[in-house]
Amino acid sequence: MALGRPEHGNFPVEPVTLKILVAGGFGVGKTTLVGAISEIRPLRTEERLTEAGRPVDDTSGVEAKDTTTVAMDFGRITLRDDLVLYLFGTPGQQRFWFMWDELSEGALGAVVLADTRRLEDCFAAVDYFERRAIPFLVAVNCFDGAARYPSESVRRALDLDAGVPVVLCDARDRDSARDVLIGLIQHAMRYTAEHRQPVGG
Ligand SMILES: Nc1nc2c(ncn2[C@@H]2O[C@H](COP(=O)(O)OP(=O)(O)OP(=O)(O)O)[C@@H](O)[C@H]2O)c(=O)[nH]1
Ligand SMILES: [Mg+2]
Repeated sequence: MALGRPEHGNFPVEPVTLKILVAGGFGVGKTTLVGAISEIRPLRTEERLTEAGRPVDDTSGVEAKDTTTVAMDFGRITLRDDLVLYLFGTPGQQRFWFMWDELSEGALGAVVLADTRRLEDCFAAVDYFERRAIPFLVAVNCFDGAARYPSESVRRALDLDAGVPVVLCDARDRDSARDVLIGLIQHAMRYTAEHRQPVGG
């Protein structure tokens, strides 16, 4: 008697893991976003901002900020038993950017966080992902007191391709952070389908 194929559910299934980056300029809320959404206590690599760093660490708009990420933030979200997201927050300051190549290896996509009070701080992140054809979306972190702009103005100011989504968010809010990640995954799936090389092509 031939044995039937064992039920799929009888075996522990290795989850599919997706890696997502959270990038953007200094103090834009990357560590905050990873902390808001991670189901584990995120690994952080914060160091205190010091008097010596004051000339290069521009905290205008985030004056309460007294630490900065020097290597990465790491968080995890289980979407289903078989689907886990790993979140990597990049360091914002240019002097730690050598970490980015390491962190972006194998990433599904990236969230570029932006603050409209200093939009130019995310140019470098946008440029980085465009050059490497890593799908990304721009999430404007709406700080209290910062002017609100329609997403079309942000798109124009950053000279984004028409397909790159621009969304508004509050990096402190779990639901808002979740919406950003869902938006990125949907965009990355579309992007990958559109840019897939034809077999043999
Ligand atoms: N009002 C407001 N404050 C925020 C928001 N997001 C972050 N903050 C504050 O802004 C500061 C900067 O947040 P971080 O999450 O450390 O920023 P970061 O992008 O990780 O900074 P670096 O790693 O140093 O580049 C912190 O003091 C947060 O409490 C927000 O949406 N609204
Ligand atoms: Mg940080």
